[in-house]
Amino acid sequence: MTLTAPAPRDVERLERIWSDEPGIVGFLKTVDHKRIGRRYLATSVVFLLLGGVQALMMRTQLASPDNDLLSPELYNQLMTMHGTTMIFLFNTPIWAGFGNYFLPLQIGTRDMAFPRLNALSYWIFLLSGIFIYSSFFVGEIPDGGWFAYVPLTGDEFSPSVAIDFWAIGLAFLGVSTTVGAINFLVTTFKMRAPGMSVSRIPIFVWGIVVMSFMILFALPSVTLAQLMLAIDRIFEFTIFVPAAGGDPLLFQHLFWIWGHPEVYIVFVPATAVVSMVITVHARARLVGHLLVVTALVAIGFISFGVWAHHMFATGLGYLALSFFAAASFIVSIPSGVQFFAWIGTLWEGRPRFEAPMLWALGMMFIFLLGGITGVMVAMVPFDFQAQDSYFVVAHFHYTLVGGSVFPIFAALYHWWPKLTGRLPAPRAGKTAFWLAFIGFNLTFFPQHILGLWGMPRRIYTYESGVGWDGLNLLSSIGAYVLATGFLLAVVTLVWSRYRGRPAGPDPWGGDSLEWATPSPTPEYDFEQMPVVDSLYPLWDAAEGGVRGGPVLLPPEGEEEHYTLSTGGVDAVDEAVMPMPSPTYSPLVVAVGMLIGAYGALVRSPWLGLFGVGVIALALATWFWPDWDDEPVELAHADAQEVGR
Ligand code: HEM
Ligand SMILES: [Cu+2]
Repeated sequence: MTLTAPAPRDVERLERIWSDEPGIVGFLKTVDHKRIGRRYLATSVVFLLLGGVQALMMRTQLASPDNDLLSPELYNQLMTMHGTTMIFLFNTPIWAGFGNYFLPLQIGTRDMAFPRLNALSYWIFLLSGIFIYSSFFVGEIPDGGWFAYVPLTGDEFSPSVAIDFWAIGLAFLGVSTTVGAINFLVTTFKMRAPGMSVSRIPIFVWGIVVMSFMILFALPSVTLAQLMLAIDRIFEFTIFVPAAGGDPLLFQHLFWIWGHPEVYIVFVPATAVVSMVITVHARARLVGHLLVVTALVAIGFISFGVWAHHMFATGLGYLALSFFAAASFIVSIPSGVQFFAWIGTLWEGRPRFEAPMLWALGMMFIFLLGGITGVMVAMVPFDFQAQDSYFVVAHFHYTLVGGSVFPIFAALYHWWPKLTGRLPAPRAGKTAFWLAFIGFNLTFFPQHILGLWGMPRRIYTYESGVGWDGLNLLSSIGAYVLATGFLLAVVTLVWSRYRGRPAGPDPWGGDSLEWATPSPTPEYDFEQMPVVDSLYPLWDAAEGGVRGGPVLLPPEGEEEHYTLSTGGVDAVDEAVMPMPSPTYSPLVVAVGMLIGAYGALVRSPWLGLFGVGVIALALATWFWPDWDDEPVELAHADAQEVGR
């Protein structure tokens, strides 16, 4: 790195200004994107483990025919909570975790654009998760499947509060996801290091940007579905009740207008991670970078035109069937482009097969199979056969686990040194990968065959003698192997957080700016604001790919967090921004929302109003003006000094 070290006194001041208060106070008030990012990661992994336990219980029940370990009711509840947890509480938020920690670092800034909003996103995520899981304590666990189709979930057939936990809890969580997406976009558009023009944005940042756009356009649809379901149930409306002129299919449309893009919302950042990991660990520039970025953007668009392939069997017209089938075929093209870029990069480079690379290669294998079965079920006549069979269960686990969960482990292993300052245990990392890889295929490959042999999804047991026994047993054994792999990965990662070898700032020889900071990253991220002149700043450091800009400290005696705001496609520096200070307000807003959610659950307007009151008070303190916090426009001379 060519960043010249600033005066020790300046570094001391940076440290003092950017550190949180010690102890629980700092913990609750923090707006540090790295702390929030780590929290997101930890909380999501806990949800992964919960969803995993539910999956193992289901697989244990299905291991043998006529098993009565789980009652049909409990099976439905576990199945619903497994799907809901994995999609909403693990797979989506964990990308916000990686984005939070690493997006500001990769674009060379010191925080997210709206640090307090960022804290709010996390607290809402945590509290809405607790809200949904509190259904276990009252024994009214959601049981309508993860997509909660009406009329099954309307108050006629689901009179208890179980479905309210699902509908209200997820609408509540939606606020967090939306707010987080806006934060990522503004941060990327307004806070990139000077000189980081659009063509120099790292691939992972592109992944988060496309993901965020997709969230903004897709999520309102499902939030609407959830709120309309809640309104039907709480206020006895009839939006989805056909006898009163309502339309149950509307729910399916609204759900899947989000639901299919959602598959890509968790997949796009995952492919970006694979591009990044292959680049760094093959030690070669990403072949076709521009095409890969184009592919990500294309996926973002096309995925909005495929939702009705989840509804082929609902009696759509022929024109609609053809359109959605065609769009579903087309969406596989950009994924193919990425595959060839990865193969090309591996070919050009000198690959090193450490754990992150293994998980990335595992993704390529598993997702390829998921993509192939995806094209199969996109064919309408085939889908009519496979609809609601285990073929579908196999297909979507291949895409979700292959397309997103394996890359998540690649990212955890790749960034663990940066997150903790320690190297992940190398041998355990590889063993965990092989267990997960073999276990995964053992679990889910046989399910394709079971599906083709007619085994329907969502059944709690089956009779002996129809030929399903052997493959189900195999699948259940595989599930235990797979779970052992994931668990070994998590346990040894945590172990190496305390006992691993010290990593140093850049153990893999990375190309992007996060590797220019010490590990773990200090509170202020960068001693000097980096100025960038390359897509691979650290690899081109000798040719001026990156250099040290200003230290950016507030005037003597003041304590504000200063960062740089830049603009335009070329990231020209515009102003020095004082950022908001740590505060309890986001936490209190989230608690107010939790109270409101319980108010809706128990149908108590007073509790609801109390929640609104708490939110109003917290917002007032949040936005109480601090007149010093005006952005400082850079004089032209300063701008020259900051450079481009
Ligand atoms: C740890 C490995 C996993 C195992 C053993 C597993 C197993 C299962 C089982 C047994 C079902 C119920 C199938 C049925 O009765 O129709 C299921 C459903 C489902 N799984 Fe998984 N799963 C795993 C991981 C995941 C992951 C990582 C995700 C998402 C990222 C996921 C998403 C889903 C969804 C969305 C459903 C549908 C639930 C529904 O039908 O309402 N699973 N899984
Ligand atoms: Cu789909």
